[in-house]
Amino acid sequence: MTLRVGLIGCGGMGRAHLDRIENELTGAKIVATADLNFEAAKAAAEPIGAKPYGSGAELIADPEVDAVLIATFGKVHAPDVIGAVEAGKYVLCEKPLATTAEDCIAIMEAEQKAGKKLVTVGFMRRFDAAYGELKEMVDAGEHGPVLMIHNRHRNPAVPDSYTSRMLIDDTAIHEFDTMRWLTGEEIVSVRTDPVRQTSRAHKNLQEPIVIVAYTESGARLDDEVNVNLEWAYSIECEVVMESAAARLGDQERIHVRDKFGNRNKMCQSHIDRFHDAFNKEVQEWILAASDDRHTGSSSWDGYAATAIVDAAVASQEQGGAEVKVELVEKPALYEEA
Ligand code: ISE
Repeated sequence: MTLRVGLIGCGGMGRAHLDRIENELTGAKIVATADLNFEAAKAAAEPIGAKPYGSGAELIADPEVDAVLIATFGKVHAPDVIGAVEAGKYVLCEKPLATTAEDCIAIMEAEQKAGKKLVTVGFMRRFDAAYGELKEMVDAGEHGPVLMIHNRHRNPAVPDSYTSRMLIDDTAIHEFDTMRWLTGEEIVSVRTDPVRQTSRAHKNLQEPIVIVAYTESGARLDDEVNVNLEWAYSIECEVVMESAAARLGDQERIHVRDKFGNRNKMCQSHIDRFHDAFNKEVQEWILAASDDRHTGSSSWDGYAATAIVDAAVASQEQGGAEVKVELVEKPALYEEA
């Protein structure tokens, strides 16, 4: 069977997903595209013979669309995610699931009414090979429990439209998810530590920051968010257990040794750094949706990450105070099988 996918959002991320589904993955085809900028939907649809729409709602209503991939801005995710769930269609929604906890709760309510998990949140790092190895090592428990995790989330540059809040809701949200996933625990409190500011950021952006969070059992997690580095897109993660510290192999694909030294090429964007993880994530979603099963992170994971964002933003606004993460009771649908 070929899964007929409708793509909502034809910007950079949407087009990268279209490209992988059409050219790299198997089992699916993009049959429709939608974008509020209809010309963008048409430009993406034409070369592949898909149907363009000017809104997500029209695409979701198309009976020829089996499943929906959402790659619009986070702020506009909720109505399309809920629309797709109400239509009984599997959804892969780019992060964040939604930008407010209320919207995430509304999505979980729609899913509970549908009676099954239909939503996968695009936390692609869960599909990265090296993160997968870290997770296996932690789960095996051979080195004892996680005591600390040190993360570094570094980007070469961000556009002028990128705000201080986005350090948290657009960038650090990935670590909020990976830290919950790696530890298997909820994060209960968070604070943002101010750092001497880089002169490389545009004038309204207060960065870098370091976020410090604690899990239910007291594991301490930190995340340096530093997005105007110039030299690379670089992600680091070190998990400290009782008898081992395991560090993510960042991007050692090829080493060059010459008169300038011993070095490896650095990625310049998440699309490049996590190319294989994105492919695996979307391929597994295609297989699962074709098979009427859920895969990857759930709406609960999307909700928990957004609740941590809310607490971290509150801390940022309060000059670094420690803020509790408030979660609603976990609905039975999201308990592990
Ligand atoms: C972007 O939206 C991403 O998701 C990237 O993974 C992250 O590194 C970047 O900071 C975000 O803007």
